[in-house]
Amino acid sequence: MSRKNLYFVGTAGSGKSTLTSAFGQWLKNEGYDSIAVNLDPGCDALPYEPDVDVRDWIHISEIMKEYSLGPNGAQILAADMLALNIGEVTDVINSFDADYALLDTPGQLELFAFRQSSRAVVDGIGAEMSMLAFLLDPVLVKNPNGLVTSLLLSLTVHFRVPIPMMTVLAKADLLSELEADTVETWSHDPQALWSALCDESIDAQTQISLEFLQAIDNVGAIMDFSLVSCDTYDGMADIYSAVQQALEGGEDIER
Ligand SMILES: Nc1nc2c(ncn2[C@@H]2O[C@H](COP(=O)(O)OP(=O)(O)OP(=O)(O)O)[C@@H](O)[C@H]2O)c(=O)[nH]1
Ligand SMILES: [Mg+2]
Repeated sequence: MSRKNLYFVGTAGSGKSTLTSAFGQWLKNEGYDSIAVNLDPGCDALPYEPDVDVRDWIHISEIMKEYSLGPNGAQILAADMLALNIGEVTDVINSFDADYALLDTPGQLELFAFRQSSRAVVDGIGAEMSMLAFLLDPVLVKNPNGLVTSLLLSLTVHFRVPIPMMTVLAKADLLSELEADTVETWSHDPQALWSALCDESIDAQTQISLEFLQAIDNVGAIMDFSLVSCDTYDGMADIYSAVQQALEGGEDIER
């Protein structure tokens, strides 16, 4: 049985590291083995003990000093250095016998979305049994314009890294019951999202959101997403099911 690689991707602070930790704990409670892989060379503290840590190879503060770069330039160079070192990182990942590798990506989403190095990393670790979990931020998606632009961003990432992708609304416990119900309805009913946009004042931003939503619909993108919380563990089983569905055709792992 081969290991599944699940990449947590999302805008800064969307909850990637916390979900890496919580989903690993959920898997453990269910009797599955996972390893946590930190792919963010710039992070200070993590809410989990990484089994594989890119900072063992690459450290942002050292790159800044050595190449006289600012933090963003150093992140770009670090992403390229990670791609160059991916063989060694993969060897260490492969030395573990785990059902899942949970990979925590840097907060600078554009590094993962737009740079060729992320493709090299995913291919190096093994694209075949890999999947993206794109985290939506509840603060952004509780209004219809914010949801449309966040979905567009998730599609952009998927376009750049063409492996199966699920979308999850992280930190769902921060939404009120009404907000959670509303967002959940939008997630499986594009028409309801369309109507909610039309209920906004039809200014230039809403007009563009309507066009974007039409475009998302036209490319046949799946807009459905699960609401997940690391506080209550709601939605963790949905993440597991989505991975099994995409990578194993719905088969459960034999425990
Ligand atoms: N209430 C609540 N807070 C959460 C949840 N998940 C994460 N947080 C909080 O959100 C903040 C950001 O979480 P992180 O996991 O560091 O987010 P990140 O995407 O890894 O952040 P960067 O790596 O800096 O981009 C922290 O204060 C977390 O405690 C959740 O499910 N519920
Ligand atoms: Mg993080």
